[in-house]
Amino acid sequence: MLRTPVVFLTGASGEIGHTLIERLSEDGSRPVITLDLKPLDPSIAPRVARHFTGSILEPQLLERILSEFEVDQVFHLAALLSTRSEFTPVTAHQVNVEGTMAMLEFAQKQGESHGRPVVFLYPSSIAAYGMPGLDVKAKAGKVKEDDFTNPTTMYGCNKLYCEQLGRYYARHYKQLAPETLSGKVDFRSIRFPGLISAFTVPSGGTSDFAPEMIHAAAQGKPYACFVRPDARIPFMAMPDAVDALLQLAAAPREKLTRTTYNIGAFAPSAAEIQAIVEKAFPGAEITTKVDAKRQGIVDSWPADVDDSAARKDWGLSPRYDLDRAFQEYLIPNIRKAYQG
Ligand code: AKB
Repeated sequence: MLRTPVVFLTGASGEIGHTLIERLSEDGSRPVITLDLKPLDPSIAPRVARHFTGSILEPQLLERILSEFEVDQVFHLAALLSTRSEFTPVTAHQVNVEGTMAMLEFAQKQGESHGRPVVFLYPSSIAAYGMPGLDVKAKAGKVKEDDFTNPTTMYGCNKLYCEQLGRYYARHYKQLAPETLSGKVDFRSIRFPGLISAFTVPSGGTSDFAPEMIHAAAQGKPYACFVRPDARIPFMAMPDAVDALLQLAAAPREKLTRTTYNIGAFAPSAAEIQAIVEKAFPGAEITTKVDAKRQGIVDSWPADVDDSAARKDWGLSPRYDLDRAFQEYLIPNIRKAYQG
């Protein structure tokens, strides 16, 4: 029986999955199959060839997918985000690390069975960094991929380790075996900044204060921001994040000098975000109620990232700076969404 070549997304019901499915189905070059603990939202379900409701930690389910489909590309999006992971570190390790390990093995087996490298896209995060203090954070400016990689969160540790696991599968897998087995997984990872979507609100993250503030204001709900006005981390509008994943997936392998790349678009403080939101939604009721512990996590993330390697190697070029993200993407789409 012939297996159908497909793109496979895990964590498909999450924030990135939503937009990525739309883009992959518009492109139409390969059918999309998806996996998530939850069924797909009815608005996107018709766009996928097959959805599996289940966990990346169920070996039989992955075996079944392996037997039915010829997977050429994996977007492994399933993860527990930073705030949630601090409450349940063991579960975070299971999902974020053991789940990723299961997916890397899955991709390795796929690559061995159809003989082509499986392009494996892995969203890492600015949480992989750990700035030692606010003074260093302020002085460091745009942080490079190999600096300050001492994360303070479980999620950050998980992401950093999985970047290394991916690099191992791509370059050194079973290096003592007589035949060369590495290279079957073509691992490519992006360290995402905080992401802001006009259509979905994230849950369980620590960069959530920005999207929460915007979506609350658009709905006329009061919002108490959990970080100080001067808190600063990089952000990106969701369409640019998905474009970046697709661009990196399509990049010629020989152009890639690294397996993990920073990307960024704008790096406003919470006060700057609040000012734009108040201008866009004049009735917005935004206050500040600092959660010292979540603030500590945001303080440990860099104020901005150096994404010159991504720009040089695979042409990263985000469309939305802070102003355009609000004026052309967030405000018009969010207004429409909440007007019903
Ligand atoms: C989180 O806040 O956990 C995520 C991230 C920055 O990776 N949005």
